[in-house]
Formats: sequence, structure tokens, C-alpha cells
Amino acid sequence: MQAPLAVQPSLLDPEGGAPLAPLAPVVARIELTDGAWVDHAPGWLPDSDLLSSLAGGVPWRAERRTMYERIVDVPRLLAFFGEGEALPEDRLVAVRDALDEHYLPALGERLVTAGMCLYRDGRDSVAWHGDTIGRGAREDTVVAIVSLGAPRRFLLRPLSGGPSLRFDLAHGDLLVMGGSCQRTWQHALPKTARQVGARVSVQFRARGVR
Ligand SMILES: O=C(O)CCC(=O)C(=O)O
Repeated sequence: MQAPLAVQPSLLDPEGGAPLAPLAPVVARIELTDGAWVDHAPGWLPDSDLLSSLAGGVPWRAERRTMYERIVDVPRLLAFFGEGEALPEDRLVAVRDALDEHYLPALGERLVTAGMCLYRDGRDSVAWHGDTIGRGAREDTVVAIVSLGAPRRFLLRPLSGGPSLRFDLAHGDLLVMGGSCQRTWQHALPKTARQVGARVSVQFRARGVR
């Protein structure tokens, strides 16, 4: 039997659903090498109830993949909401609208899909990768991640070599990878031996970026 998820809602925003702060004054940009950049807005989405409604309400699917000639479980659960598909929470529509308001002028297109990952505890993780299944392999783009729930370490490393970068993402943090980041850098969310509860990551992407 699967252990129940440890969902630790934030106590910072007891009312939930507070108006989203405009991004321009709160987002800090870090210019990376090779035309990549990262924006970080700590605690941008403080909603206390969003984690439990997504963790419990989204139709999560488990995936398996081949590793060293064995079929293994992918250590996280996944969901994907394609262009035009209703998002599971209205609040995410407001989040996507706010992201579009901020990033559309430079990006020239809207963020239209939402991928979601559920990391049930510290054993769940994602290995080093870039989002290069689609246009991110060839073109500059934006991948905007909202992190909900347990704090987890998010790492970025340049493919051309050099030091990696670490973000300790906390509940409500927004982290946006932009420019060439998907093809010139990789990102990962390592496992942790710490006792951590569930984390949901929501990734907003443009059409054809996966
Ligand atoms: O959990 C995260 O924030 C990262 C997710 C991710 O890298 C991906 O699904 O491609």
C-alpha cells in the first residue's frame, strides 16, 4: 500500500488567493553564460491551499523508462495540460496570465501548456536534462516553474562547463529559465535524504516546447 502523501501547506498566507504581485518589481534576473538567463521571484504565489488541491486533485500518472537495460519507475508523478485544455485550478489561469503579461513582450508568444510534477518525498527527483524534446532544442524560449510545497534544491549547470548554480526553491517561488537555457544549460532536482513532504512543480511553456 502506498504511504499517504505528507502535504505541508504554507502557513504564510492563511487567506490564500491573495492578488498576485506584478512580477516586474519582484523578479530578479541572473544572466548566465551562452545567452541563457534565470529569473527568480521568491514566494510569489503564497497560496496555502494550492498544493493540496493539486496533489489530491490532478490525474497524476506514473511513468516507467529503460535504464541500464532494466525498466524502472520514473521517480515522480506527472500530468500535462495541453494548449486549450482547462487547467485544474482557476488560480493557475491567473498565474499564466500574469506570466504572459510580463514575458509576452520579449518572448513574442504566450505560455500555453502546463506540465506538472509531483515529488512525493525526498526520494523523488529529476536527473540533469534540458527541455529539448521540442523547439527548446533549437530556439530561445521561456520555461516558467512555480514551486509549491516542500522546499527542494534546484540545480543548473552549463553544458559548456563551469560552476553550477543552486536555488533552494521554497513554497510559492517562481523560477523562470529563459533565452538559450534549455539547450545550453541543464537543470535537475536531486533526491534528498532529508525528511521532506510533497512538492508540486507547475511548468508553463510555449507551444511546441517540451
Ligand atoms: O520540478 C521541477 O521544478 C523541474 C521539472 C523539470 O525539470 C521538468 O519536468 O522538465
